[in-house]
Amino acid sequence: MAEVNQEYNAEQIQVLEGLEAVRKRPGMYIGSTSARGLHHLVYEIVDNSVDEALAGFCSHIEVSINADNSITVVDDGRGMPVDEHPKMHVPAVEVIFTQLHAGGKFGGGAYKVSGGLHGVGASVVNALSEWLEVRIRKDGNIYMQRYERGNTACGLTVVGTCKKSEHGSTVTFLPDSTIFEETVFDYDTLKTRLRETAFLTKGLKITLRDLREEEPREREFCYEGGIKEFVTYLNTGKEPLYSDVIYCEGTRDGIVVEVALQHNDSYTENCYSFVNNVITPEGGTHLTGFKNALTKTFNDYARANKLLRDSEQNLSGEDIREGMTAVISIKIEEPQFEGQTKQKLGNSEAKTAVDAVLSEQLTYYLEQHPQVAQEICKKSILAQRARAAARKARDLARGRKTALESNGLPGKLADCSDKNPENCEIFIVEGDSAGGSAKKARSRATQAILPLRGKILNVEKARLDRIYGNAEIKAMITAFGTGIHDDFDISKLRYHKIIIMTDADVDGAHIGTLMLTFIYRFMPELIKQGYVYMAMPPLYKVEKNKKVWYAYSDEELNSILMEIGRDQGNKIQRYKGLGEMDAEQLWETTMDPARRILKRVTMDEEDAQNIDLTFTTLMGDKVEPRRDFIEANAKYVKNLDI
Ligand code: 1YM
Repeated sequence: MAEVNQEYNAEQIQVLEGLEAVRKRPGMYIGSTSARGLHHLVYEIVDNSVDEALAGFCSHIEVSINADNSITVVDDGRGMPVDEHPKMHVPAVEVIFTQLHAGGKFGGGAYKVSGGLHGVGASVVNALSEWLEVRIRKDGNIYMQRYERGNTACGLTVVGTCKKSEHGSTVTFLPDSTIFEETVFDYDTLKTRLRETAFLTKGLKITLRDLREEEPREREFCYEGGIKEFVTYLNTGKEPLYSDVIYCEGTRDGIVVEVALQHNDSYTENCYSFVNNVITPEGGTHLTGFKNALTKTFNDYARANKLLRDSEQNLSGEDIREGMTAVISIKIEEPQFEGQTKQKLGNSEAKTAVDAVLSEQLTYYLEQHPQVAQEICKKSILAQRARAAARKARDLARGRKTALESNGLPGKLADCSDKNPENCEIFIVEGDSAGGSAKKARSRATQAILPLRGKILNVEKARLDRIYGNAEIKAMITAFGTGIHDDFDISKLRYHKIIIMTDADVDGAHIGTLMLTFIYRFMPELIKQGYVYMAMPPLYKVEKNKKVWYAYSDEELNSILMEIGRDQGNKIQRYKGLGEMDAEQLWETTMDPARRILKRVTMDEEDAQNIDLTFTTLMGDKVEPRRDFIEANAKYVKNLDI
């Protein structure tokens, strides 16, 4: 069994101290010990295989969730190095798994994927695993080493032979259940991330398997078109403006630049940027370079081809990006991340590289494809006019203050008296009648009520000028106080809880989704910073012997009935809408901070693509994808009356 080589003791002690730090403060190395951190373990191991693919040695990666919830990652790369490390005097693979930050490439030359926040390597995964086994196929041998909670359990051993031509690495690990709050892997989370990785690494095949169920699930991702296919995927359910996906690639100063883009007939911009395969939700220099090149190239084209007259203003970047889906992916050897969350690329040479590659190739593309060029210019010019009209409408709306709206707030808003946003909440209520009850029920000091009439405008299908012109949306914008888009200023937010309160039925769910769509598209910060909530009105009222219970789900109704006994004396009322409750009931069940249930709306920025697809699918024009989506997600919405 454990064959411990005495000679290495001194180094091993040092090594253990290193990994002990990871076990003491796991959050510092993988962000958190929640589900997110748990899944990061898989990405760390997969990233090493992806590095091997980027270096040109690996074409297939297999990821399996095993029956015991351990993970196995297999690649067909060169196999991790097994020769003795010159300084540590242990096999190199042991250094990789036991030395913190043993990231330095022995051979050198490739781009480390580990550019993101948590790119900390295999040793961290090892430290946070109950056990980890690595197998290496190389030079006709199969080598194996096992670790337990980061400690070497046995030296590297040859456990078998393989064909001389075979090569690759296999890592299996079981996350330490004493460290992670969540230890069950989610197939869909891994699926989304591995699909993204496959899109970003042209031609790499990635297989995902779930072996926990009796009938194993399996998916394979391989995209010869790389990010070009990524854009097509992101545009699922949208109507493209032209059939081609524009694709540019090139290398400047050692920085590999790839850009793919396509416009659709919507009005929202959908750009994703990546550095060394890691998403950069806050953008950075590569995104700036992309925007600069795009704006300049289209303006030059529009002027040269007389689509814009000399007297007309330049198209703005926003005009050109309206309805555009784009993926920008760069590979850079020493990425520098800055900003509060260290997610924003800072290397200035990345800006120059993206700008240069895109300007040159996009100019050429537009010359070769005049029809596509004209379509985009036409759409951008329409966007420019709509933006000018919107500005006028907005300025007018700002300037107009009637007697009823002396402070500029919407007439329908029943504002609260406290002026400290931290104490204040606003209920956005569907319908005037429910709005009336809510106004009576509320606690005037801290609760404001804004009733909206009927369904609000679907912002997925409308351009800015119409959106600004819509009374319900205008009312929300002015009530919140933050402004939208370029004007958005979170410090002006007037309420720290924005609570959407709708009926607990299909219509209510739809109206709730319309409101969320608006907030997500126009003020995503409100969701990111956790200011948006859904109120949860009860589904049932149970009365017995003049005592009253409220149930917020079918399960809760059952348990109440179990407790009080199912008999004739029970009166069960199914609430169809907020309007059926009087003010007192509404206060008791849904508005009273001491008794109500609120659900905070959250978004995972790494999952922005899925969120975008969800809104497009639910709110866009196409019926088919919507039906598929609702069927696929039926389990999550079973409490709604669909
Ligand atoms: C299932 C996980 O880690 N594959 C993998 C890792 C490495 C290599 C090949 C590799 C790299 C190099 C030379 C090189 C790693 N090597 C290192 C280090 N799969 C998995 N496959 N030979 C093999 O970069 O020069 C770290 S990872 F540090 F040794 F170079």
